[in-house]
Amino acid sequence: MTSSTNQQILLKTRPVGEPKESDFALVETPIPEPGEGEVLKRTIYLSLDPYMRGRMSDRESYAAPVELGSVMVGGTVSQVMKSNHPQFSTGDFVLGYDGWQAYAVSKGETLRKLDPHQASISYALGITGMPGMTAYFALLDVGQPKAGETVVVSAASGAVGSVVGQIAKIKGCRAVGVIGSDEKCDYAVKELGFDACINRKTQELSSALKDACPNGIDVYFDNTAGAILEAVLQHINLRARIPLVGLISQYNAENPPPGPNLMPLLIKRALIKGFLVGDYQDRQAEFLNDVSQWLREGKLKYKEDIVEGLEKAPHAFIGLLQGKNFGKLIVKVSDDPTR
Ligand code: NAP
Ligand code: FER
Repeated sequence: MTSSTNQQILLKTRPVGEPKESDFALVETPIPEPGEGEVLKRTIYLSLDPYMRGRMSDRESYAAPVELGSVMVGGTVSQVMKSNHPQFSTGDFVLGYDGWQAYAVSKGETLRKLDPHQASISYALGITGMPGMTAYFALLDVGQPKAGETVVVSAASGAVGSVVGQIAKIKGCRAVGVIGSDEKCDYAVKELGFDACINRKTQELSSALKDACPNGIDVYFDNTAGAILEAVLQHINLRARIPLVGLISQYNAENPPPGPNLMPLLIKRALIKGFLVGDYQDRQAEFLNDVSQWLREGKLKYKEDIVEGLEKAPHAFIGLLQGKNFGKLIVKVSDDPTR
């Protein structure tokens, strides 16, 4: 399947909402010649991944957009046709990032050689590549699943989600998938070994999650955000962990959905964690020691808004919720002999 010209797919216009075929242009160009230290490759497999929707948009993100008129980016598995690099020979299979095109040259240093006897070479775009690594680290490092816990994952039969559910099982957890069809659910349960699966298109999410997770949810591996996250939060357990990995439910949206947009959390790897002060009772001495000293040293300033008379309490409280207080609101109910 060799040809005398290269075929490339360029981003022609930035999609509005769902991408359309007319947003792309197929062009024929000469097959490039490899320079010093470079390798010419024939693309065998091109990976298509949700993140590419972000590259089609010029909204600010964690990565620069594809320029209009440029080849769409993407991971590729290719065969070396000509090599000017000592570590690669004609016929070698390599993992690269050549994008949506049939031939490409690149520096040898950017390529990973693949052994076709070890696994299908296409796996390097999935389970042994970027999506598999995402599943592995986001689940184990951020999700910290413990045996006996319940792990829920969205887009559960996909490149990332299918690996998440299976690793959750390896770690002794209950694995519950949320997916968009009965056929995919069947696959997740019967082939991948998930304990339960919810069809997000036909089932009421919150009650289905309640049934599928009788002990609540300890880890939610979020590939989607949106309605699934909202429903999961209703069943979240004490000290649950939520790796926020993808927000595919909003990738085609022109404007962020109503409510807080979580995308900056993912981009900045920020942490949201619930807090209850009662958890720190046994560290009260540490707190009092530091704060009392900082007060004595004048390093901490403190302002009180003192309302006189118990009868003013309702009015003052109503004002608190309207921002009328200025400083810590307290009611002086009777004389303070110390001041
Ligand atoms: P995938 O799951 O193989 O394919 C995408 C799937 O998303 C679809 O098959 C569909 O599955 C689901 N989906 C599409 N629209 C949806 C919607 N509106 N609501 C809920 N689900 C929807 O893709 P993948 O490569 O494994 O990626 C999964 C997620 O991981 C994506 O959000 C991606 O951006 C993210 N990701 C993040 C990183 C990172 O470093 N943060 C790395 C890799 C991937 P169902 O209809 O069956 O649910
Ligand atoms: C995705 C695929 C990859 C994604 C993010 C990445 C948010 C990784 C980015 C990085 O490591 O820079 O779908 O979605």
